[in-house]
Formats: sequence, C-alpha cells, structure tokens
Amino acid sequence: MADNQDKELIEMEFINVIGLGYIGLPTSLMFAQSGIKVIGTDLNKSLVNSLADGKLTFQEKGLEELFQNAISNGIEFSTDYQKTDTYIIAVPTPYIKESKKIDPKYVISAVKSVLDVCEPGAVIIIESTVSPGSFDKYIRPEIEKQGIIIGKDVHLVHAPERIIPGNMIYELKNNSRTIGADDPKIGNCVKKLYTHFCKAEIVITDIRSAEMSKVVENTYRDINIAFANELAKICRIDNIDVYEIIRIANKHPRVNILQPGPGVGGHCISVDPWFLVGDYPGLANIVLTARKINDSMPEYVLERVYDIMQERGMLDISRVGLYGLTYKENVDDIRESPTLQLLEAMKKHLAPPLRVYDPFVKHDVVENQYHDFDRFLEDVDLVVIMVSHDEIKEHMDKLEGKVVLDTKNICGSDRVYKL
Ligand code: SAJ
Repeated sequence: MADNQDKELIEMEFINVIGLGYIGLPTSLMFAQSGIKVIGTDLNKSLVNSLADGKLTFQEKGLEELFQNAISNGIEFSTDYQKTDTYIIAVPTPYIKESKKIDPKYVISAVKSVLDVCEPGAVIIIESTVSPGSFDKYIRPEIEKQGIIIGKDVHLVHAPERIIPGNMIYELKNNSRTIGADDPKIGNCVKKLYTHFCKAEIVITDIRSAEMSKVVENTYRDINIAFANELAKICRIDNIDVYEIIRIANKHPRVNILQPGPGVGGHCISVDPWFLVGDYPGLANIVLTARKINDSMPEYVLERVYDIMQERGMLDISRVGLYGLTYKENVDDIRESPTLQLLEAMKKHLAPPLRVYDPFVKHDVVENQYHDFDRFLEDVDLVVIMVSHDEIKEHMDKLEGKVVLDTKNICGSDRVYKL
C-alpha cells in the first residue's frame, strides 16, 4: 500500500498551488524549477495576469531568476482551481483583533474549492500558518460536513513555511521543514515531494504538533525581541549603551540577545503569538507581555522624538521625517509595519502626519509620503531611521547636517541619537 501511495504521489499529474503571495509564489516556483508541473491559482485576476505576463508581484532577492527558470519549465497561472491529486494552500490567515483568534475563512474557502474539483484520494497540503487546533476546529468539520472521509477520500497535511522575507530562496532550500500528517505514509510521500528542492532535514509529525511548533517558533522570536526592546528602555533611563550591553552579553556561549528596534511588524511575528494569547488566556502571560512591549515601541520612538526636539529646541514637527515604511529592511511588505503603527498612534493624538519615505514603497500608502530620497531630505531636519534598507546604509553621507534618531543602530556614530 505504502509503495503504491509513494509511487502515485510522486508520479502525480501536477501540483495546484492555491495562493500566490509571499509564500505560495516562491514555493510554486521552486517546485516548477525542480521539474515538477505546477499550476498556480489565485483569485486576484490582476496578480495572475501579471505573473502570466512574466512580471513578478513583489521584490525578493533571487526571485526573478527563479521565476524565469519556472517559466522555462512550463509553470502556469490561473484564477481557476485545477483538477489534480496534490494541492498546496498558502492563503492568508489573519487574526481577529478583538478576540485574538484566527480568522480561518480564507483557508476554509480554499479547501472547499479544492474539494469541488480534486481527484479522489487527493492530498491537501496547507502551508498557511494556523493557530494550534485549527485543523480540528475549522478544517476537518468543513470536509466531514460534505460526507467526505479524511484519510480515504482526501488526505490532510500541514507543512508550515519557515522562510524569512529577504532571504526566501536560500531558506526554501536550506531550512528544515515540518510535515504534519494524520498518516505517516502520506507524510512520507509529502516529504519526498519537498525533497525536490529542500536539502535540509524534513521532520514528519502529527498535524497538531506541526500547528503548535510553527506558532511557537515565531512566539519565541517575538519574546526575545521584546527582551531586547525592554533592555533598551531600561538602559535609556540610566544612559547606558544597550548595544554595548548586548554585544558583551552575547559573547557568553549561551546568550543570544536580539536587537532592539522601533517595533515588530510583519504578518507573522506580530500576529502568531496572539493565537496563543487568544486560545490560552491567563496562561500565555509572557507571550502577552512581550506583545505589549513590542507594540509599545512605536510610541516609545515618538517619546524619543519629543525628547530630542526639546533638547535641540526644534519646534516644527513638520520638519521630522520617517525613513522606512516597510516592516523590515530590503523587503516591500508594509504589513503591520512599526511606521504604520507610529502614524496610527499620532492620528489618535490628532497630530499631523510626519513625512515618510521608503525606497521599496512605490505607491502612495500614507499622507506626506515621498518617492525621492533627496526631496524627502530637503524637507526634514530630523530623520528617524525606522528601517535599515541597504539604500540608507550606502548613503549615510546624505544625513550630514541632519539630526538623526537611529532606531536600528546602523549609523555607527556617536553623533546620532538612539533608542
Ligand atoms: N526585529 C527586531 N529585532 C530583531 C529581529 C527582528 O526588532 O532582532 C523586527 C523586524 O524589524 C521586523 C520583525 O521583528 O519588524 C519581524 O522580522 P523578522 O525578520 O524577525 O521575521 P519575519 O517576520 O520576517 O519572519 C519570521 C521568521 N520566523 C522566525 O525567525 C522564527 C520566519 O522564519 C518565518 O517563516 C516567518 O516569520 C513567517 O512567515 O512565519
């Protein structure tokens, strides 16, 4: 039986990847580059048309070359779900801000659309990050409601992604992977599938462990960033250089303190810990405290701006500019970015929006947004570095004569202000 299943899966017709965003697109391209037939599906027609026209929908190191290789290997893009026996679902899993619980609607909708077209015995691999227990709470009931037997008519697998935006291609090949499956034989088939491009260890476990380990990984990172941020606040009170403290402490063989920053953005680290807070209220205490600390950083940056303006006798808030709108360096993703959080905080206090510039954000997202670095610098006297894009690191000279609040500690000068 196992051999047949191994054989059938590996000789599948093609993979239909559902959701062509930051995870689904690179994943579909990696499979296609490895020689597997892939059809990528997304409901967003303009996104599908852009890809079909050979135009990428976001920037990422190495993605263009991967895209060209996938195109030469015949990858196709469509808005339709395809009839096949292997699906990868990589659609958004937002959380509901009030309840801090996952909103599974996109995953459920994708699963239901797959069930409408898939072959009997199809394998549905969900890569989207879900809160622990989501398969049992939301996904299985939707399938069983249709009289479909999981483990016979369809097989469920959870293969959460670990790639980090800014280094996706390398990490897709070299990060270990987790495959959660009800049936270890199916898990082994899916493991073999991913070995087409993944050269690292692939761990097979049950679905619930796969759900929990993924959320735990991001929560671990959020807590450690919060520790660095809290350290920054403590050191500021006594005018201690927090970066020197971290540099020295990290020389200890078992200490690895991360870097303080203007806040934690992105659709992962700032979201996933809330799943634990929402599902384990009263238990996920460190998790909640860390989230609060990280979410306090944008307003902390505003306090630092205020202190600096007081100290320098600067009265005109309109001469303050934020460098960086994305959630981190060298990506174009602005989701939950610290800058957006900071501007939101100002709006709440009815303060006028600060000037903003980001080389990776070509379209207008906020008021007072610039698209030319020099124009931006002409109109500001105090530059708040919120994101450490390569551009600003390569043009430090342009900050001559400006007051600088370097929240990313990239200037390497004691003439700038820090967190
Ligand atoms: N940040 C700090 N200080 C640090 C590190 C990061 O303030 O020392 C900030 C960043 O500026 C950013 C936020 O945290 O605003 C998150 O950035 P990140 O680079 O830490 O992580 P992501 O969100 O880009 O990717 C994470 C990764 N998870 C882990 O490292 C455990 C990645 O492996 C996951 O695949 C990804 O979440 C995801 O999609 O889940």
